[in-house]
Parts: sequence; C-alpha cells; structure tokens
Amino acid sequence: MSDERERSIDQATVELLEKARKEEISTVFSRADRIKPCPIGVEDSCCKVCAMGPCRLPRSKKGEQQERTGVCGATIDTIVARNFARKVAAGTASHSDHAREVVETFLKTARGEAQGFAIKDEVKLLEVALDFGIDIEGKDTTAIAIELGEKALNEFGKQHGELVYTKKAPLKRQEIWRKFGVMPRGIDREVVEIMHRTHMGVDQDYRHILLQTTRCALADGWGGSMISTDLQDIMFGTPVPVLGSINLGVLKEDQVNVIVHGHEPLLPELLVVASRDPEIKKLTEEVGAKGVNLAGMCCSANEVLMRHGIPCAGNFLQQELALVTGAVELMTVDVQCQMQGLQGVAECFHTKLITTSDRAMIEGAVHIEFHPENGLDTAKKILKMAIENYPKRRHAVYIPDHSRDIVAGFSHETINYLLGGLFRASYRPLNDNIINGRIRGVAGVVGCNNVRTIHDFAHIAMIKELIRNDVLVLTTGCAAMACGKAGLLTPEAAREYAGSGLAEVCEAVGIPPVLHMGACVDNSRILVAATAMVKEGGLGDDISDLPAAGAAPEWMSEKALAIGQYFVASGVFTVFGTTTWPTVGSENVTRHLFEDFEGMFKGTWAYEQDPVKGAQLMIRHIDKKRKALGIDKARERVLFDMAMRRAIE
Ligand code: BF8
Repeated sequence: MSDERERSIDQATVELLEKARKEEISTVFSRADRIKPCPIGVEDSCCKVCAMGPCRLPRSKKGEQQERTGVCGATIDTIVARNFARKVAAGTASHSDHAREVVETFLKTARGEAQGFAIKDEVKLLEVALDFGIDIEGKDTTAIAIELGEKALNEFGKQHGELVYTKKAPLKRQEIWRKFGVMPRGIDREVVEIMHRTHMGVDQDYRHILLQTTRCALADGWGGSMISTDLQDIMFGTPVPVLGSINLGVLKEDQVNVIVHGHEPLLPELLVVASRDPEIKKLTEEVGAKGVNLAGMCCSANEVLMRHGIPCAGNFLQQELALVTGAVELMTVDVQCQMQGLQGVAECFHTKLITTSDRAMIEGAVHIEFHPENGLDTAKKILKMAIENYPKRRHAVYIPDHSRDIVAGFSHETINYLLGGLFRASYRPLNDNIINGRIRGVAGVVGCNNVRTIHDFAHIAMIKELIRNDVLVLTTGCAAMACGKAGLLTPEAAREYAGSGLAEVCEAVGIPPVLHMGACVDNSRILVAATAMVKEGGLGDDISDLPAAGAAPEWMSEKALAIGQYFVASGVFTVFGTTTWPTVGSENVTRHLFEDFEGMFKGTWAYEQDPVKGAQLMIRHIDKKRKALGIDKARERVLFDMAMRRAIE
C-alpha cells in the first residue's frame, strides 16, 4: 500500500490505515490498490442489457474511425445514455425506498401502532398537510397525520398527474418541466419506466432516454427525498442548531461503543431513547463500562447529530476504520453505503455487525430486523448485545486522539428563523446580503468520499476556495462530515477562512460559513431554501436566476448522480469531480448533458477533477448570474446607505 498520508487529509484516518496495514486487515483502501478500474466500464462504453453481449465499445485511440454499435445496432449514444439512466434510477429508488419506509412508519405512528415513536413537530405537520392539500379545519393531530401519511404513500404508486411537492417549486420552473414533459407523475412509475425503456430494444434515442432520466431524478428530489425529510422532521423534530463532535476520536475506551451506520433514522432514533433507559445504564455498570457511547457513521450519523447532538464517528471511507480501533462493540447497518468489507474487519475483532433492514443482509453478520411495532424492544435488545460484548474485547484498543466540535442542524426553517428573527422569519436578510454583495452567492457542496481520490481533500479544497470568495456553502452527507473534521462547521471558521463580506454576515448572525443541512435525502432542504430565496424576491423568478451553484467533488454513488441530475433539472449549475465522468464514452450524450441542458433546463452539468478549479467554475457562474441580475457592481461597494437600500427594495 502506498503511504497512508497520501490517502487522506484526515489524521485519524491516516493513523488507523497504518494500524490496518500492520495488522494485515483488508480495507477499501487496500482493495482499491489491488483492483484498478476497468477502462471501458469507467466511461460506461459497455452494454450488458442482453445476452448477445456484453458489447464493449471503447473510444477509439487517436481518432481512428471505428464502428461503435452493439450487436443489436444500439449506438454508443444509446448505450451510454442507458447506463446513465439506470444509475439515476438506482439512486432515485434508494432515496425513495428509504422514504417509503419512513412513510409507513409515520402511518403506524399516527395510528398508534409504532412503539417509541411520536409526532414531535405539530407545526410542521400542519404545514406539510397544507402542502398536500389537506383540509385541517376541525381535525385533530391524529386524523391529520393519518390523512397525510396516506397521501404521501400515494405519491409512490400514483400513475398520472404531478407529484404534490413539484408545486412548491417556482412557477417558472414548473412550466419548464411541463414544457419538456419531465414533470414526475409517480415515484415508482418513473423508476420502473427507466428500467423498461432501457431494456433491450426499447428507447433508442439518447435525448429521449435522458428526458426520462430527468423525470426520474425529479421524482427523487421533489418526491422521495423531500417526503423523507419532511416526515422525519415531523416524527423526530425539525433540526435546530446543535453542538456536536466529529471524528473517530469520539469513541471512548471505557464505554460500550455502538455505531449506527446507514441511512434510515428510524432504529437510530430508538437507540438514542434506549441508551438513556435506566435498565441499560445498570447493565452497563455491571460490565464495568462507564456508559453506552452511541456514535453515528455516514448519513445515519447526520440524522442523529442534527436532532440529538449524538457524536459522529466519521464519513464513508472511515466505516471500516472505526472497527479497526478495536473499540467498537457493535455496529448496526440498515441500507446504503455500508461496505460488505465491514464483516471481514468485524471478524478481526470482537465487534458484532448487525443488519437491521428487511431489505439488506450481509453474509456472516447477525440479522435483527427492525419493525416499528416493536422498535423500542429491538433497540434495547441490540444495546444489551453490545453491553454483553464489552468484556470480550480481545485486542489493545487504539482510538486516534482526533475529534472536533461542530455546529449542525441548519434546516430550511432554522435558516429562515436565524436570519429573520422569531417575529419576522424570512430569507430577506440573506437576499439583501447577496444583493449588496457581502455574500457573493450560495453553493451546495454535497456527496460522498471516493477511494480513487484523497479522502476529504477535494471537499475541503473546494469549500475553502468558495468561502474565501464570499460564497456561503450549504452542505450535506459525507461532504458535511469532511467539513466538520476540518474545522469549517463552527462560527469561528468564518473569521479564519471566509472572505471579509461573508465573515461579516456570519459573525453578525453567529453562524458558520458552511451550514450543515443534514443527510443526503436532506438535499431536498437545499431545493426548498433555493425556492425560498426566489420567492423572497430581488434575485429573479427562478432557481436558475440565483447566484448559486452545486457540486459533489468526491462523488461515488448512484444516489449522487440522481441528486446531480435533479439539481441540474432544477436550474442549478452542478460540478462533479473525482474519477472519469460516467458518460464520456459518448460525445453526444456528454454534450447534451453539459451544453444542451443549459438551453432546456437553464442548469447544466460540469466536470472538473481539480477541486479549486471546480470552485472557480462555480464562482464564475455565480458572477455571471449576478451580472444578469444587475447586482454585479454591488460587490464593489463597502457600505450601503439608506437611499441605496431603498433603491434595491
Ligand atoms: O447518502 S454522501 S457516501 S453516506 S451516498 Fe453514501 Fe455518498 Fe456518503 Fe449518505 Ni450520500
């Protein structure tokens, strides 16, 4: 293995990678050294949809002319578009199947059939019920919640019409979606239709395939993901700023360490409740531990951090390394981004790996299925297993001494309140500060880690460049955790890293220059925030008019592609990084996504491996939008007098 310091900018990761190497423990890093990416697969120039192939159609070297069609005659454009569409469908399916589980639990909660859950945010319940067109007059919380749950569930199987949440988008955006026929009808239908259209011999025009890809992605952002976020908020509370801590140093040598990993916050919420149970506390004392230390990993971490301040052990590439500490008694996993390699690492130690979803098992792991009907009992059972496992530690424990304080919990509602105050919650101050140039623009930097690039490096390089140039950053997922570890999620970071205009605003309001908005499904919060900025006025009449951009500099998952596609289709300039862009196998498909979409959807993809250059592309786009809005001169002014302020208003 190459020098660990070249694999990550995070010292805790480097130290545990060294430990893993010395102890010959296989991790994603060592496996990546062994397996090189397939050069044809990396550009998706391979068709596997029928048994006459696989047809491998790599790009010609040095411009040689060669026929690039599969045995059925499918062109390389069709093949690449199909592959891209299927990835977006898988990403949409993942967020949306998570959402389905949340809705079903929500309905059981409303009907009094779920153990340990409650409707915590009644204000949000009413707001969301109104979004769904529910007449709330004279109805009690239970009746409203049941009606909302049924209507939300209907969004998955709906065959016609338009998804309810698309009505929240700016009117101009809705018109664009209707004009190009990409308004999503039902969440499941859009995923199924991609699988049908990309079957052998169905849709064979790349532009047509990419339209359905767009409709499917919109069913994620303005459907599944948004439903997840909203119903989770109603059940578990809408996040408010909370102090937390991050990195592998949050594990405790003298406590029972339990890590919740995955994405659905259902069982993790109950583990939080169960960990405070007196019986659990007593059992913990009996084994000589000083308590149960619950910590999160990946998006489950973001969920429990945002709502309870539960410490966050790390992001995607740190999942196996958490077990390499030898300090983890038990790790629960549900769905998505949990590596099968975890079980091999767990077997090197005393760690128990528990799969909890009826949709995901891992060979060798213990399967304890979570069901809302007896969720709290299951949570207690799992914690008892962890406690019993504490005396079985059989290796010297090594916990890197690295963790940092962070502030997370910036929901759309919180931003509204923090900026506008309790009696005048509004985005007005944000818009004003963009108009007067203190804040140059807003960027959503989100997404994964990818072992093919230096862990966390691209996130931090890109985000530092953005905030240095007065761009306020909204972040989610593993990007948010990278920011936390690098010290960007505290109000003090504004003075240290932000440009003077952004720093001034952050210090006045008391917010970090990078706002942690949650898990990957919470990218829907960024859509809602962008829409609120449009509706506040002064920055155009569509998301595409905003001085804003998006990025996923270390993406790796299909969900990231679905997110990128719905951001682009919502009018956002979106930059991806890391390895080869997955449609480079076809010039036509790439041009369509990178250029033609700009004319159609007023948002477009861009690809840039260098994160600082990626940030500069975003800043250039933000400046272009400022110019179009006629606010490009404002940045030169330092102080605004009342007359100038009135002129803007
Ligand atoms: O949904 S950012 S590696 S953990 S896919 Fe996965 Fe990517 Fe992390 Fe969360 Ni999102």
